[in-house]
Amino acid sequence: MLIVGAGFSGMYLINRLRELGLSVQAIEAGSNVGGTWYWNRYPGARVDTQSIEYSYSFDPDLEQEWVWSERYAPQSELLAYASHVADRFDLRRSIRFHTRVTAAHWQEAAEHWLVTLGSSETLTARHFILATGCLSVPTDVTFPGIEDYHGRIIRTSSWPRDGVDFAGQRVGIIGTGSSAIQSIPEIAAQAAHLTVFQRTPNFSTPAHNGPVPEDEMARWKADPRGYAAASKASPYGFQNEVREDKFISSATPEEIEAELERRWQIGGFRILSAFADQGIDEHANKIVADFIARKIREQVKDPVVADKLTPKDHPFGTKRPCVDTGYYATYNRENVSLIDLRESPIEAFTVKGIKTSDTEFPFDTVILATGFDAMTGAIERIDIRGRGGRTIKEAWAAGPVNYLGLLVAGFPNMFTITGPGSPSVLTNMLNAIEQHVEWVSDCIAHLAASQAGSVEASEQAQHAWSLHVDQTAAITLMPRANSWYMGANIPGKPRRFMPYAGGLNVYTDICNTVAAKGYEGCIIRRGEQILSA
Ligand code: NA7
Repeated sequence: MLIVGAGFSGMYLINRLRELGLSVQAIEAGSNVGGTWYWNRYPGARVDTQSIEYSYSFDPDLEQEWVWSERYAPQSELLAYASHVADRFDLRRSIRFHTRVTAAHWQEAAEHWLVTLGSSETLTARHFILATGCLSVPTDVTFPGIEDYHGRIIRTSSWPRDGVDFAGQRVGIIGTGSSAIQSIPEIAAQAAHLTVFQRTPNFSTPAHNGPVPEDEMARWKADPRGYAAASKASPYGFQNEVREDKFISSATPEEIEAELERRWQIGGFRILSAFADQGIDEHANKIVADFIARKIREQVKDPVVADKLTPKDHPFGTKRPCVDTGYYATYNRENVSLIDLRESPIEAFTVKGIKTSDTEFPFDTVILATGFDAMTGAIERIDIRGRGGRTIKEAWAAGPVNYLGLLVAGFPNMFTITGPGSPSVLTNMLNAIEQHVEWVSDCIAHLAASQAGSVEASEQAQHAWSLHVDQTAAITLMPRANSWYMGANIPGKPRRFMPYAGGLNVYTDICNTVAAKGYEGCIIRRGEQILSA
């Protein structure tokens, strides 16, 4: 088994596949486990799902021995948790660090993958599992003159390991997605001046972070297994009071206000699932968006700045909403300014800083919080060739297609964890990871038990699943935004809503049914003999 990546997916895969008695080798570019939480060390980086739910649940002892200090754990604690899990399950002996996978070619006759590493060394593996993360390759956004700039440029996604001291510095940050929204309050508190360059404002709700609330902790302690099961059985993969029976269209303005306010006070993503129609009906969505706009105005003293910070071009929830700690109030500081790039676009970097259409700004440091080539980026950067030498880029030229988000037709014994076609990015990532890893390892165990050589998606099953992904998204307002979900943040990337929007619970049921029916929709072969199709 060859696993690419030793983040939370790769780590659980190692453990689970070793338990099956299989020989496992993981390849990791970084020097430690943790994936996202290894690379994204910018100040303020923290998980947006409550930590007691964003934890592995496969081992009851692990669950008991790890105690989260905050409701939303910071990056350092998440990385410590990953390291703890790696030590506890002795995972590191199966991981080769500081190494990249550059190519993987399916060998028809031998029924295995020939995998090339950055060092040009090759390995063979029966199964090739991409645990490469959904947001692990930064966009290669650049600006004219950037190479002439004499100051320091830092990406939030590859933050220096020993941190950055912004004291006394003039800092610029480009982008207002989640990474920027988390880091801006922290950087503003240190820097002499912070200038934020915003192209599109985002919706952000307060984390109300702190210790895990006592009632929540008590509920978890009383029945941790039941708590984890309830999270996994929900559409989001975390408990978010999903109301499928409450509609804005049939509620009074007072009821709507009270419910949105209650959820705002709880914080995090709670407001996302207040009403069943807010994600599918434009008018209902606008009512929630207007509520948040009002909250932005309440937090930002300058009405012009508040207006600039208010999203106007996409419905709430159609771009990944952010969860913040003091983001909007940061704009009340004397040392923070907001530049609206729609009014004054960046023309170029200069030796000293950034020049927009009307001003030149000198900076000691510029931070690029400009996002990722999401979901397909890390997969397509590997030279993957399936049957007949067909590359994954060719197979996905019109946008990613696959079966259950896990298997691609023509790419036998290749699995993607949290890839396109999976609900992962719309849900609690850890629960999606556990579901994927368990399904994939059960499938591999099934192949071993039936002495099969390969499994792959049938073209028909892949087509049906991809259609289902498209149709499910089309019911929602999701495709209306120029989001990374749509591939819209990368010039030339095909536009297709990549995640499965049907919910983790529905998705899990579908995957379980497929497995129970002997991996329906998959072609299972031994050599040229088809065992099931
Ligand atoms: P995001 O959410 O993709 O945000 C990237 C931000 O960078 C966004 O505001 C972009 O504006 C902006 N951007 C990108 N390119 C440019 C250029 N060329 N000029 C100006 N602004 C630009 O990435 P994050 O790292 O913040 O968050 C990624 C995910 O991590 C997040 O969704 C959570 O799942 C956790 P745009 O909106 O494209 O106008």
